Amino acid sequence: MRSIRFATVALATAALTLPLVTGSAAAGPPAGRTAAPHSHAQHDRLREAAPEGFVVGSAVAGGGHHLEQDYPDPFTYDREYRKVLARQFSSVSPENQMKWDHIHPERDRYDFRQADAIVAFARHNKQVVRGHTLLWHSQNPEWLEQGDFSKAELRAILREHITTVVGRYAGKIQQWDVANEIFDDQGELRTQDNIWIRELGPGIVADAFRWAHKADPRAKLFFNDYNVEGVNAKSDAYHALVQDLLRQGVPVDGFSVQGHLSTRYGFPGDLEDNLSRFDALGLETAVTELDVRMDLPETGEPTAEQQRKQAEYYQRTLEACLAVDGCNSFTIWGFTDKYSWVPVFFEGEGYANVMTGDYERKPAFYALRDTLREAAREDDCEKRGTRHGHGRT
Ligand code: 9MR
Repeated sequence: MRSIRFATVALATAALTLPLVTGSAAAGPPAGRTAAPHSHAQHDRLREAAPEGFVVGSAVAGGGHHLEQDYPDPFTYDREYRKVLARQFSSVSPENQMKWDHIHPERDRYDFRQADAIVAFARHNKQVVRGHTLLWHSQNPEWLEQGDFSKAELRAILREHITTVVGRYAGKIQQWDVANEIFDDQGELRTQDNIWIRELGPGIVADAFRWAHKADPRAKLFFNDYNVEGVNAKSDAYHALVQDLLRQGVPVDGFSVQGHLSTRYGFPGDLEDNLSRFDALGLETAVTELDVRMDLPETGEPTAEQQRKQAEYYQRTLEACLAVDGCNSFTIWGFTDKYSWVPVFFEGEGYANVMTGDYERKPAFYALRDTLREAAREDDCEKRGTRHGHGRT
C-alpha cells in the first residue's frame, strides 16, 4: 500500500470525494456495481481521481517567457485558466513567481505580490504548494549576477533571501526546490555558471538546505533537475551527493525529476528504478515539471500517432511515480498549450501539454485521469482487504 504522508491533503481530498449524487440513474454506479464510499472510479477531475495522499499539480503560468507574449498575466487575468487550475489540481507550483529575479528584484526590495496571490489561491482551493526555487544558476537578478560582492556578503545575501522567502511562507509550502539544476549533464557540479557554487564552493548547497529547514522545519526540501529521469551520470551524481549530505546530517528530504520529455527521444524506461534508488535512501521523490513536446508537422497539427505516443509518455511517467512508495507528488508544467514555454524555446516543437490552447482534453489528459483512477481503485481494494485489484496494464 502507498504510504500516506500528507494528512491534510488526504482529508481535503476525502471531503471532495464523497459519493456523487445518488438517486438518479444517470449519476449512480453502473448496474451490478455498488458505489464504494471511497470509490474514485467516477471522478473526472485529476485531483479527485488520485489515490489518497497523492497530489497532482500544475505549474502556475506567469513571469518568465510569459512577459514577452502578447497576453496579460495568465494566472491573474485568465478566468478560464484559473477555473481549470482550481478544479483539476491539488498542488500548484509557481512557474517563475518565486524565482530570484521575480521575488527579489532589487537588493533591498522583495516583490511578494504574485507569490502571495498563488499561495492564497492554493489555500482557498485546498491545494498544496511547491516552492521553486532558492539556489539556481538561472533567472537571477542583474544586481546579484553583476554585483561586486565579497564572499561574506554573498553568503549573507543568500542566507537572508532563504530565511525571508521560506520564512514568509512557513507552513504553507509542502515542498521546496532548494537547489535546482546544480549539475550539468555530465554530472559535474556547475562551478562556473552557478554564482553560489562558483563564489562560495560546493558547501554552500548544504548551507542552503540548513537555512531553509530552519526557516520552515515542516517543508520538505528537494534537489530538482532535468535529464535525471533515468539512471545516468547526472542522476548518479545526485545519488552520491545526497548520501554524503545525509551522512553529515544535512536536512535533505527529497529528489525530484522535472520530466521535460520529448517524443523525439525514447522514453526513460528506467525511471521507476531511478526513483526507487532514491527512495531506498529514505528520500521522498517527485515528478515536478512534466511535459512531452514533439516535432510538429508543417500543418502544426500532430498526427494521431504522435498524440498516442505523447499520452503513453505521460502515462508511463505517472505509473513510475505511483509505483514508488515515497513518490506522492506529480506535477505537470502547465496544463494548456496556450501558455507553454516549449514553442518559445524550441523552434518547430510544441503540443507539449495535456490540453490544447482551447482547453480541450487530449488523449494524454485521459491517460493521466484513468491511470490515477486505477491506482486509487487498487488502493481501495487493498484497504478493504479484498483481492479484487488488478495490476495496471
Ligand atoms: O517555464 C519557465 C519559463 O517561463 C521561463 O521563461 C524559463 C526560464 O528559464 O524557465 C521555465 O521553467 C524552467 C524551470 O524553472 C526549471 N526547469 C526547466 C523549466 C523549463 O525551462
